[in-house]
Amino acid sequence: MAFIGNARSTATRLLGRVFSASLLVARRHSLPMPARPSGVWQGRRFWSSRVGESELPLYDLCSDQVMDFPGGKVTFIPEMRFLSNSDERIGCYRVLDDNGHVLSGSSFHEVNEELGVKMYRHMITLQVMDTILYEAQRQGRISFYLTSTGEEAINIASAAALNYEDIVFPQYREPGVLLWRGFALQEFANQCFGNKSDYGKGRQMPIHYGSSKHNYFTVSSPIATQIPHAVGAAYSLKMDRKNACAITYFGDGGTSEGDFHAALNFAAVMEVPIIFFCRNNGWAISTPTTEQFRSDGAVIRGQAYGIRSIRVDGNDALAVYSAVYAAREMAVSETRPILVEALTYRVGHHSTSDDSTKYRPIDEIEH
Ligand SMILES: Cc1ncc(C[n+]2csc(CCOP(=O)(O)OP(=O)(O)O)c2C)c(N)n1
Repeated sequence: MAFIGNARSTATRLLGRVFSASLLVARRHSLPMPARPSGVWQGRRFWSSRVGESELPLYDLCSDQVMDFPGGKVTFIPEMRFLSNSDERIGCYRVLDDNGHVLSGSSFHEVNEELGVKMYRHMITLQVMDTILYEAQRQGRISFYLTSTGEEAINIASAAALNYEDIVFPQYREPGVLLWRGFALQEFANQCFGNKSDYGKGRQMPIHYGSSKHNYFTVSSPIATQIPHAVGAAYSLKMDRKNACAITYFGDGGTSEGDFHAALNFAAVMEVPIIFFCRNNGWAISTPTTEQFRSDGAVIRGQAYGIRSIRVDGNDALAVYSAVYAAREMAVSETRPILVEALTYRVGHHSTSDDSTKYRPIDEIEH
């Protein structure tokens, strides 16, 4: 019995069946509709419609019926069937194999040489910036830093697939998106050093970049707060009929926050043009994903909220580019939310305030 709301007692179910049967009889013979028994079917505002025309004995009523219910038709089934948690995991879209060769049969959006080289250059620049600013923190020149090591493809390839009018609501491990949009290395350094050229005038912690010129909202430290903000922005894009979408980035840890769930539901119901980009890098500081959720990552949650979703290899720049390119097309042209879950690995420490040797083997760490 796959219904919909609270469990009912056997007596209530039987009363409901008798009521349904009398309804069918009344309809067929144009009799006055029976009075609804009080307390029964109160939550059911939509009539069920029968499949086929055969006269059904009472005990068979449920097995052969579908009910028109908001969201589509629901089939009644006689078995009491619980949806189980499945061991089968959703596949991960990739274009390149481990050696960088294109997988046979893989479909992807073409990247010409100029764009490919530009993406590669930006990934390297991001690594170099991370190395210099990470070392600056270790030398005591700045108070804090956090690298994107291992997530370069996520940063750069997703940025490359967007338009500049698309509004970005970052977490904090996506400075490459801002880099791609033309924020200069000097501007990154100004923010981290909090000098007089910093747009925030030194009021923010290092790495809390933001630039209205680049449609990049300022990094917000409280985890997941940017997700509902992004939905609001996407809603305004929809109302203004703009040819653009919002994109928000967050980690696997962010998906445990209430803001994530409220944002997904709101976006689905309001049908707003947004890309939810989850960087599933295996860790939320010291919490591994195995202790973060029991669902099949974030991708299944998107589906649960009625959002078209895809899982992609976050270390494959071509796959990330293609997935975000397609996601953007659908988000903008169909005014709908899309969720992209990119699988990757946080190979650096969480930040300069973290020593991940305390909770994982040292050979997994690069910085
Ligand atoms: C609301 C809130 N709770 C806790 C924290 C502390 N905190 C900072 S980063 C972080 C981990 C977030 O992990 P994830 O979202 O997976 O992103 P990642 O750092 O792996 O990129 C936590 C718990 C916070 N900043 N805000």
